[in-house]
Amino acid sequence: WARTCVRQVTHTQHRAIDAIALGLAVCVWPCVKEAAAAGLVTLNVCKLTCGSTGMLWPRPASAVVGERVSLFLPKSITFQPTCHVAVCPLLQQAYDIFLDTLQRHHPDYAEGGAPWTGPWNTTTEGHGLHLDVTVAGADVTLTLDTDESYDLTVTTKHDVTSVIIIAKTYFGARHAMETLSQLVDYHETADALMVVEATVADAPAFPYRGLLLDTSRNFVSVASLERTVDAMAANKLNTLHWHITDSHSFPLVLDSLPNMAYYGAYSARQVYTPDQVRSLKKYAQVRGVRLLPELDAPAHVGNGWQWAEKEGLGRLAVCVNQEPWQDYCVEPPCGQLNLANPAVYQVLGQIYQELAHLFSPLELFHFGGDEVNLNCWNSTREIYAWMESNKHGTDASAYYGQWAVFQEHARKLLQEATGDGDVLGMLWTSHLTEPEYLESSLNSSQYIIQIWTMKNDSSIQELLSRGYRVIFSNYDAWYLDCGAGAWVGEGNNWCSPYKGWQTVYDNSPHDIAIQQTGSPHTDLILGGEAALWTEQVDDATLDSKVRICWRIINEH
Ligand code: CP6
Repeated sequence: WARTCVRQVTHTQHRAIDAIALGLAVCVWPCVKEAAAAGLVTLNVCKLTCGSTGMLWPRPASAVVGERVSLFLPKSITFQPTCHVAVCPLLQQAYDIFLDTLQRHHPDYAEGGAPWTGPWNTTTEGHGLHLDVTVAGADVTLTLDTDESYDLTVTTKHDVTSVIIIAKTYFGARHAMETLSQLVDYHETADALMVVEATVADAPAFPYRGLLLDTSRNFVSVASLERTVDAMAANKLNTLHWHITDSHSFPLVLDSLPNMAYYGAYSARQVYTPDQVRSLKKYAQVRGVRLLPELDAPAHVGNGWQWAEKEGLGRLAVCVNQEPWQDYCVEPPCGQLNLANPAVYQVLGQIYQELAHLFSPLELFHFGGDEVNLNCWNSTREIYAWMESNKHGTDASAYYGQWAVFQEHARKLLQEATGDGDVLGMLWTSHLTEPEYLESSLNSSQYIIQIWTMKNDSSIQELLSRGYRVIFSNYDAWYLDCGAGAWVGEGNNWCSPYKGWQTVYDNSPHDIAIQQTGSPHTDLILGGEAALWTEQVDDATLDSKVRICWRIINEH
């Protein structure tokens, strides 16, 4: 059934859901549907083999879904919010989105078309639904400490159904409305909506539930970004890790450095303007999603940085588009920041300044830091000479040392840009996060490490035992694309068209940690992030890769 399909294929990491949960997710609603078609408004004729949480997805921490459904009409809902002045406008928007989701159940619903206004089948006209939402806190910014829990009850007494939502923060309340929308469906004979009785007490298992989207290898339209945020919201995912730039393209228009996109975007249309970014940030906030920007450095740069040479700043990036690429990077086109040019820090600082404003308040920022190629630096005459004249040496450890210096410089620039000593940096696992360099170059209170290497990698245990907070994105478990399949080679068993969210859910971070260390490390594991790199994905294939299924809701 389409609606169940949506929940089934777009799951989230709200709970560490196992394969059994997938089975649970599919069964109650067909039962409701049959009962409704037969004109029955109670469900006790159905054999409920689905467990008490029924069709709710992601599976709540605890839920009892009852057997009685009651009918109501969208026009007869009353909404009573109790909230702080800062929270009320957000709550109103979440309610409007909720109403729109209900409208989509109606067969006549058309995207952007007329809302469902009747005429109703008056003989079975529904009764009222009171939606009472209480939010205690005033916070409207999602942080790693945000309480996203909620309590939701749906009860019916004397023709009046009341829904009571209680949450500590706005984010919990919007999750509750998301859950409520899953308890509602369209009743054909009555031409009304029906809601099933339920008591839900829910809280996420992980504070960080992410999806990475790369907009550099291929451009992704703002509409697609918004649609992806919609799908994340429906699944209670809370972090869109936006891998904005890479060596391929630099699609972000910066007011202070317009040349970056002028030189770096694929075309004048394939860009994100500052206004679009600010608007996307608000769009995501209302849907419980934080935008986490990544400006990958010092590797994975290239297009966009060429302007500096023409303006007398020297080369900011080296090895750009160099061939044979295998000698200078893991994936063409190559490019790495120029360690020998102090202007790199001037420009990087300017970019961070603008990012800090665009994404303000910036609690988390991703520095990238993956896949640095030493040969690129070592074979660039300017850098080699600089290493020698500064007496750094030119062996591998000398280059790793200078990379660590670069990273510390970048961290200070970010701190200056945000004016926040507590701003947290994220980094991909790399040579710098290995024991030899880890503790001397990265402070565990300043960085979160994102593990992208395989789930049996020893770095998992090495990072956890040293007290680093981590996020799991192991490529043999959490990658949704097969973008790198060509060079990983024949016979790899992780890159398959059949690999998707099921594999993600079969690989809970806590389970991986137990396998690697014998402990679930609940304090240090902030969560997981599925990754969609876009070497072989663009706007036309994005949804099938993310498996959003959002359109199925619209068409349903
Ligand atoms: N791009 C960047 C990539 C990858 C990474 N960083 C990547 C590496 C291996 C696989 C898939 C993607 N395409 N910037 C690694 C974090 Cl299998």
